[in-house]
Amino acid sequence: MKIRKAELLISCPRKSFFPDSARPEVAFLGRSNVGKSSLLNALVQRKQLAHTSATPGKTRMIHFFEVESDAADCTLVDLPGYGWARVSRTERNSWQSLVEGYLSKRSQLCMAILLQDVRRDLSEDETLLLDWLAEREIDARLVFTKADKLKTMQRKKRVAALRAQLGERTIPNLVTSSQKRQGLDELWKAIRERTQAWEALADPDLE
Ligand SMILES: Nc1nc2c(ncn2[C@@H]2O[C@H](COP(=O)(O)OP(=O)(O)O)[C@@H](O)[C@H]2O)c(=O)[nH]1
Ligand SMILES: [Mg+2]
Repeated sequence: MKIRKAELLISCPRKSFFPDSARPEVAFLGRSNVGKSSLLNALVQRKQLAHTSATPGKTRMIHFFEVESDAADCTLVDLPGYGWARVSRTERNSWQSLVEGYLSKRSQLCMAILLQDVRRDLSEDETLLLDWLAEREIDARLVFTKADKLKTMQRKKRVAALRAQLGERTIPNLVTSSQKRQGLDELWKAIRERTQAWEALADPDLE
């Protein structure tokens, strides 16, 4: 994959800062430490474009990255993670209003990618989010992260277990490792298909 451009457009603590851009947006969400920033960096082949951290709960802003690649010209959006320990009600409410404010009102949003550590079970946080996205008809994907942490057999078992936990939900899912650069082409393909469909809808004259 050829990346021609990848740069931080803006980091927003509040909705009033969201950029006025016309490009389709792909949003990454998930628990703190699940690997959102790492996956974003792996996709755009930059080491620290999005800041990664071994200590969870640092990102409380929405970061918008402008990206031009062979697959798509789009904006990748790093949403603040949830689920860090000992968080106050006020902090939780501010996360919710920022993230829900973005996801429910952003006309540029064409796809939401929910990340899930392949070693963990889905929690209510994830299933509620998936159902919330489905209710709003937001196109969603589930991406399992950190596949390199498990041996092949163990990984297969975990992926099967996670797929079973999805129950009736028909959400497309794929397995990735940012460290081993696994699953990235597949994810780019999903982004390309989705952004092209979005652009065709936005401009019906476009071939
Ligand atoms: N082994 C391995 N570690 C990863 C992978 N992705 C992320 N990590 C590690 O998990 C931690 C959290 O990653 P980060 O991208 O900051 O998570 P975020 O909070 O969701 O943005 C960091 O220590 C990363 O190095 C991966 O694919 N494999
Ligand atoms: Mg992060």
